[in-house]
Amino acid sequence: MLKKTMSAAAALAVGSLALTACGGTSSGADDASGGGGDDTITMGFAQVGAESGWRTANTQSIQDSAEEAGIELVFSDAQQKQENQIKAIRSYIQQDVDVIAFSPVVETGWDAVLLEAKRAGIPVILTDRAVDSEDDSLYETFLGSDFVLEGERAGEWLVENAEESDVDGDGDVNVVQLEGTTGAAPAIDRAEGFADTIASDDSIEVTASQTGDFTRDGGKRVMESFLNSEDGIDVVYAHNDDMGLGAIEAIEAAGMTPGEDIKIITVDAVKDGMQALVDGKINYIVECNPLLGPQLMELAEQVVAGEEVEPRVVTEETTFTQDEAAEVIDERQY
Ligand code: GZL
Repeated sequence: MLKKTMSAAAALAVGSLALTACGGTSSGADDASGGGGDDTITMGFAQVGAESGWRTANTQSIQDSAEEAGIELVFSDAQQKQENQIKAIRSYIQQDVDVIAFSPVVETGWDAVLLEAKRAGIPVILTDRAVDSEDDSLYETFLGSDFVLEGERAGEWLVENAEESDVDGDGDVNVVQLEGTTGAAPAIDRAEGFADTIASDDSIEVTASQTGDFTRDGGKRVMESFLNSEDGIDVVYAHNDDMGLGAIEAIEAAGMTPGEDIKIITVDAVKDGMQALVDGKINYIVECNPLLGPQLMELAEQVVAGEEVEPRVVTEETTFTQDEAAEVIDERQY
């Protein structure tokens, strides 16, 4: 494992250790000399969980990219619990890894453990989700999407398609919102971007909003309750495909046709969501790219080498209508 306190001139190569975390996986084979090369970087990665198709694709990208880059990956799955991510980060500090990366399940409550990493001289990279800390010296960079923009893109489609989205023709477009995990950056920002954008059209209103925790079951459960409690639902805005797919199950169980009787807008563009878009059950998807692995490994190498990196790296992504999805679905990587 590369000595983490190295500076470019004072780097001391030490014997490489093959590290595996509790239940985690280690990637990167030892070299012919055994024990891995002296310059092998060890990364501790604390993942949110396995709550959605997006997360599965994100994990695969990180593990494949570490393998490709020859980086020893110590990986943990927090089952969407912040205390598990904090425990994993502390274990990486004890293991003396060269760099720590993680996707904070919620925005708050990270300063203490990030300060421990800083005092241990271990650089931290935020991926996917952000923290709301005042102290931006606690991490080297944040690699991930602009979630406010994603919410704005969802709102723009609805404003442009308000007339067709007024399904019951009463002059109002009543939206129910399936929120992501409470306190998570994508949930907070996607709601903000959407609300700010639809404010330009008085006929559009979010009449009910509740968290489905980014899961398919959560989306189905919340949609069932909305169908019982809300009159005249025209549109569902789901913060991810998985909750949108759960809403589709609830809408069909209620004897209605998703995509027609109730319009559906989601975020992510994972395979199952794109298939539902092609099938006409979803009306519009805003892409959120999970394939952060290659950029993460590049940033890790730069950070461990003591190079300056951009404090914010925004991932490129787009949007899909039903026709656009049909054109690209076969070539999608996730
Ligand atoms: C967004 C990511 C979100 C996805 C969900 O970058 O954090 O978490 O939109 C996932 O599918 O659960």
